[in-house]
Amino acid sequence: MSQAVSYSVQDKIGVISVNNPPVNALAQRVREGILKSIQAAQRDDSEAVILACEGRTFIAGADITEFNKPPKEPGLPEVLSALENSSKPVIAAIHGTALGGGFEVALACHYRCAVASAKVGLPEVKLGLLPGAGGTQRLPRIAGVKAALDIITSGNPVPAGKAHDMGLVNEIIEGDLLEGARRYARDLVDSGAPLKRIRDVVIDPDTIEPGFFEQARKRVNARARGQIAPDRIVSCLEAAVSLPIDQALERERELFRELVTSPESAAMRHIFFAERQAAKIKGLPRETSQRDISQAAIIGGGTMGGGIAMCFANAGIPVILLEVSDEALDRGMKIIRKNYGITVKRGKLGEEDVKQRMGLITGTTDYADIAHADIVIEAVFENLELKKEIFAKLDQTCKPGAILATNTSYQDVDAIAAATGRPEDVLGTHFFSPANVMRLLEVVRGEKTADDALATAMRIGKRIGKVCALSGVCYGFIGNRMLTGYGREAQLLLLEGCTPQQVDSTLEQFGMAMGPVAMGDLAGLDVGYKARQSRGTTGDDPRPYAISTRLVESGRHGQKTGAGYYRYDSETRRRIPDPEVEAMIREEAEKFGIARREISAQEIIARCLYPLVNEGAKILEEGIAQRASDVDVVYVFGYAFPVAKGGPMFYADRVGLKRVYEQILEFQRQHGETNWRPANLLKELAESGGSFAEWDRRQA
Ligand code: 3H9
Repeated sequence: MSQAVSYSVQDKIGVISVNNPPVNALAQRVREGILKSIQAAQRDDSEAVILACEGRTFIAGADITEFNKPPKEPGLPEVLSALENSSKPVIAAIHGTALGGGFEVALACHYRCAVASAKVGLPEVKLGLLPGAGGTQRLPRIAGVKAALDIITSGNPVPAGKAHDMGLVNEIIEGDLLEGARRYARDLVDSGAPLKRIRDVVIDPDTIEPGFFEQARKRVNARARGQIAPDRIVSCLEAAVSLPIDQALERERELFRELVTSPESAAMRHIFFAERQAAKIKGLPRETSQRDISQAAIIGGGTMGGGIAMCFANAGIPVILLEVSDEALDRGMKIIRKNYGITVKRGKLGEEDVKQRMGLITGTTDYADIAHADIVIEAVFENLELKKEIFAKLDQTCKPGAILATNTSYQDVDAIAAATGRPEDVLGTHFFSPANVMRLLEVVRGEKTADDALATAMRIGKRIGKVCALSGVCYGFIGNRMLTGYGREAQLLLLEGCTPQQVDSTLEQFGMAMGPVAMGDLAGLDVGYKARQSRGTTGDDPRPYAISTRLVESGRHGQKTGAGYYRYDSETRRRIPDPEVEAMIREEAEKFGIARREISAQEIIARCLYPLVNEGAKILEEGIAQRASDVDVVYVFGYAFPVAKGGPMFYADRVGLKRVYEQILEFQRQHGETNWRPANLLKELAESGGSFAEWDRRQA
């Protein structure tokens, strides 16, 4: 028997115990161990068999690292058949998360019991896959087709209580899981309970409304952003209704094989590992000591500060919100309450939860009240002098060892740290708006930031539900620094011949959540306008700002004024192309002497995305980002880059760095030296036939 799985019998109840840390993934030795154990159970005097796991969780799925390698026997379906066809009842005993292949194992068992804190689910879609070991066939047989479709296409886990109500879990166990599972198994044996094989359930096609699958397909494809898995999941569920189980399982296998070799899934698996890798700081051992965080404080109760306070409250950490006046504080608290209200309306939170979370947020206007906070995050507007003033005050007020963080998007974290006598405690925490929704957190390491402060910030980021990526200090850090070229080229494309909808729809078809021009309208064109006014634009190339300046000066500030690059339907907010704007664009182009021309979708994509790649390479070269895969994480979680494309650096690897580099040289010849100066790293990798992925491996 393999070490990852052990089998023993006590009081005529067999227990198959999986022990494959960290998450009991179904590696080959686990599959083999389970198969041999269930075979052994057929021959011994056990009357029932429990399948349970050691460590922090039930089986959390297939071993994702095996997907790139040649398959090894036994395959998961073979193991599941052996469990399902056991002559003695098999009971899954679930704690932690039974996910993907793990939940499929549980569904092949005759009964499932779970502790109340457990969760079950089929998250394969998040890896560009579908459940490939019967999940699309067994789940609809017990949950119903509609519920199964929701669970499998969302990939979201279902808490044990709800799973019990839905019939996915037969018994909730109080107290010790294994003891409870033994009692449950004994009861089943004593009562002569049947061997419930989910595969034997037949779905009556008449229970499915006509057009159900067409509508489902339309719905999932409308929000797919380049992902193909949701569409294939619908096909599997259709097969669950229309085909006998063995043929339907074969169809599921076929579609699983298509997905597992697809570029979309490769990209999404890249992001899965990149996300986990990004949380690790090179050169910092896992055991680096960390500071205790049990009280947070936020300076500034605006949209950002309020959103950050919600993140802490959502994670159960008490947080004090500091504002300059009672009125400002009141306004901030009201916005938080309103945001929670929206979540309640959407059915994502109950009134009780909101009450409890609001109870964790207290307000003050007095710095003395935050003296005992373990972490303070400053979230006032972007003014370096103001930030320095605040940090000098924090230095005077906060207890020794408190982490002092700035939520700046652009300012120099080292200059802010220098305003204190303890720069080792200072770092950046760059949240993205809305902070309570967006997953990314850039953690910015100052020149003098202490290792334990940094390690604590990364851990607290994960605790409040963020995906963390480490950045060094530079203007705009990783994400916003890269964005400059993306926005600039979108604007230049307008002057050169594109319409706003042409630029936006091309990038949206590529998979971006929203095109760059429409994004400007959403953010408000006046924001950049005011910033340019206060900075003065002398010396800058005026072309990338010409159109938006003209729009703002004619009262078109974007969605909030009902018009920007587009006009907006006042009810639906649908964007409507506006010939008036197109005329303005033509006039601006003429002023600059730019001859307008037809521009292909291919050029739009290269012009907008290659600056991300090129700047990303410079950021790597300078050591601002630790890894190319971290840059991908920043773009997928902070800027809605399509996960099915794996982030800009992964995408560039796919296109081929030689091709990307040569195209950049061509753009440099056409559009000028500065904007398109290729990064040395890109040149080096392109010329040596390398890739960013390989560079990451070399640097690891
Ligand atoms: C599948 O099952 C296909 C089947 O339908 C069909 C087959 C035929 N494999 O996330 P964490 C690693 S597809 C390999 O930080 P947490 C992870 O990389 C799979 N490795 O912990 C990390 O490594 P490291 C469907 C895995 O407590 C370490 O474990 N299942 C796997 O925050 C800790 O992970 C899923 O998609 C894996 N399956 O969260 C579930 N899972 O320490 C994927 C994790 O070196 N997993 N690792 O960086 C998760 O969602 C979370 O890991 C989980 C724990 C919630 C379980």
